[in-house]
Amino acid sequence: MPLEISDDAVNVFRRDGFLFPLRVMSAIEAESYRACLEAVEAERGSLTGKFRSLKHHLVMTWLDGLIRRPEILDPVAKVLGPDILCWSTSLLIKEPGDGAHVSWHQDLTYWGLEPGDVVTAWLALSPVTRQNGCMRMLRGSHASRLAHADTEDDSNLLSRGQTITTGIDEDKVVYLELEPGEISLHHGNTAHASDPNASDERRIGLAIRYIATRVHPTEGQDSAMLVRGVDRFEHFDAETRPTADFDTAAMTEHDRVMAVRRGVMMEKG
Ligand SMILES: O=C(O)CCC(=O)C(=O)O
Repeated sequence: MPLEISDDAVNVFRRDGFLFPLRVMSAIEAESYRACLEAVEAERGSLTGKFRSLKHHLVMTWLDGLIRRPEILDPVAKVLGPDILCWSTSLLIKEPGDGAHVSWHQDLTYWGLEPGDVVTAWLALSPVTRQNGCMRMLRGSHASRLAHADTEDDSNLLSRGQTITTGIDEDKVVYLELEPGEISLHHGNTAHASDPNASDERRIGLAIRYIATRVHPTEGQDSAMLVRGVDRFEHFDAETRPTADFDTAAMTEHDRVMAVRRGVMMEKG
């Protein structure tokens, strides 16, 4: 069922730089997506970690379907307009006690995309709580760019450990707890972070990065997948949808796309 979000909710997004929680599917559907994911993990090993988690929608048909769900795209379209590309997906899984965390950062600082019509829909496939390391956001921080420095930290899920060096006002920090089947939306410039999983349950999230078709790479070549509307700009190479999970055609497309992306190397894993 499509999800209507009100103009007030859109205004909250524009004011704060994020919006949550939005229920986009039942807990039972979320459970079935989680079962798909865990079946793949059982067969192929971990799908997450610093450099392993990107663009699995190019190799798994159920993820290709998920990123096109109208319940997710409708609220995204309220913010980005009718013509939408999926630029990336990222599986963000924290195992109990694995120490994985995300330092304070603004996505757009490193993604090489302009203008900033970039929204992440972050879908919970497990309960996501303060205890297991939910995201936290700095309200209103999308209005300006904050200084970042690269850090060496293997447990940081960000590829470069990019970290905001100053300007986090704890009074403006909001914790985004979610139930399975709920999403949060955040603007590409909103400062956010998350702590390690201190519970005994997995924390499973899927970040879907959507951009308006008018967005372009600031340098070099990049690719993306049209998921709604029309791409009148063609700033990105078109990606091919998978027709079977992990078949040769899908794996070849993933390799092709990741080779291009690795050249830019600003994403997180
Ligand atoms: O999953 C997390 O804890 C952080 C995710 C994140 O940084 C993002 O989706 O942009």
